[in-house]
Amino acid sequence: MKKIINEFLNLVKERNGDEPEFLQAVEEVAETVLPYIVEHDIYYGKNILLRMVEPERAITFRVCWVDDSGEIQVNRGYRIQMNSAIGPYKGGLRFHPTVNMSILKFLAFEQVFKNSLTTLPMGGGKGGSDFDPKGKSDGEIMRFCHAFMSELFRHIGPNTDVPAGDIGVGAREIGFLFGMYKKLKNEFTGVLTGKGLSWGGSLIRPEATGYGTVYFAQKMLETKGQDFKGKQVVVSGSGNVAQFAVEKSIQLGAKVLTMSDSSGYIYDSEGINNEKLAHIMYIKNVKRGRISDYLETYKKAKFVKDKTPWEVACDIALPCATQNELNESDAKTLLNNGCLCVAEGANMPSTLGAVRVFQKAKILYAPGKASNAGGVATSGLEMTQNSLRFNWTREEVDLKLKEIMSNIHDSCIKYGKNEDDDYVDYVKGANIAGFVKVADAMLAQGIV
Ligand code: NDP
Ligand code: 2IT
Repeated sequence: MKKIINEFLNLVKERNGDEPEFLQAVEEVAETVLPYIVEHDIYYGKNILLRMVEPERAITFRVCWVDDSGEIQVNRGYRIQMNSAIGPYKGGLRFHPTVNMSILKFLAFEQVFKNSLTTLPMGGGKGGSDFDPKGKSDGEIMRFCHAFMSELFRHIGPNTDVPAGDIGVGAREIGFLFGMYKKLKNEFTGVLTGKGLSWGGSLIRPEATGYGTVYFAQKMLETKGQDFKGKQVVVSGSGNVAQFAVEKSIQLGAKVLTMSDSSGYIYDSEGINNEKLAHIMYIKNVKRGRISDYLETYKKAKFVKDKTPWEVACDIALPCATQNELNESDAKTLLNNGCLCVAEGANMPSTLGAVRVFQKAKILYAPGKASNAGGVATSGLEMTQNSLRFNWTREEVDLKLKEIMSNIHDSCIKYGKNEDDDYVDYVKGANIAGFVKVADAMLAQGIV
């Protein structure tokens, strides 16, 4: 089996050698999915995974805009349309200076499996730009978003490809992007998700990724007769996903000790409560400041510069910032400090080395494509509401989100549980469950 996996990975490497993040995501999937393919005649010998690692379409485009000082800026825009076997391409847009083909292809590839797991009819895609929103005025953000959409609009549509937010793209950016799409197409459709409530958005969409991650962690803890009550939780990030993962953890009675951004982490030994979280939301969403600003108000807290929070002892770790933010040595530190559950709010935050440490120790570990699927699932619910021209209540959407997270957990158990010792390998479970639905659709549709 090892030989088959290596031959496959070498082939993918030959074609995509300069894309380390993409190769990392493919390796994690190939290790669990190829053995499954070999054992199942309907998939074997059809190059099905090889077809899945090749984007159906990868678009790059120029984005020119004028900054506040009158200077002309040039950025690069992308949309990777990875797989449309089970529905229109669906996935976020990321605006961050590190954005490139490798990052977006890894995200688009993960998205295919994640969207399949949600049980909703959505294919996988991802896009974005190397544009850096930090320090830009609202006017500059608007001009950039308008310029970006003035090209992207020809490639997307409510039945073709439905983008949403990701790092650097939140409610403000979705508004500007939607405005330009509507103007160019002269159509009011659900072409983007994460929209404002008064113009087609869904209740709970802002909360959904963070809440869903905690709902998934709750399900995992339940299998061990445990819950969030009284647990110490360490969270990374302080953006959309982190904020609502913290909110739900607090609601469930946990003590949240940390949050972070790219400059370091804050540690509050008394716990981040609702009032403190509201202040963090103000710092990050309104003032657009840094997490270290927390100390101006909460003086007893500590700021640890340029470090990730995994050195803080905890029961539950929720990585909610970015890819490869938790390495093998961090994973060992978490284990040594007694961590029993890791649920990823971010996409691929754990390196392959870290994943192997968690798997070997057989702790509760959920990969992002399972645990953070609540965001895109609720985007799917937003698409449904747009088609129905009807809105569900907060309680209705939250209930559906909980059900979806519970179903994803069941799928992981179905395909990931060891017969001999009952250990659930959520990586294996999520990869195979996600694969089966997409592969079946691809086989049914023939070689296209
Ligand atoms: P936001 O832009 O709202 O927040 C991102 C957070 O991560 C910020 O705190 C940011 O700090 C930090 N961060 C970003 N890049 C780095 C980096 N290179 N090193 C350290 N910290 C970094 O994004 P989201 O909260 O939406 O996204 C967070 C993660 O969750 C991403 O991996 C995203 O792909 C994933 N995700 C998001 C979903 C969504 O619905 N939004 C759905 C599913 C997954 P700083 O401000 O300093 O940049
Ligand atoms: O990674 C993700 O799942 C997202 N950024 C959300 C995608 C979406 O379409 O809501």
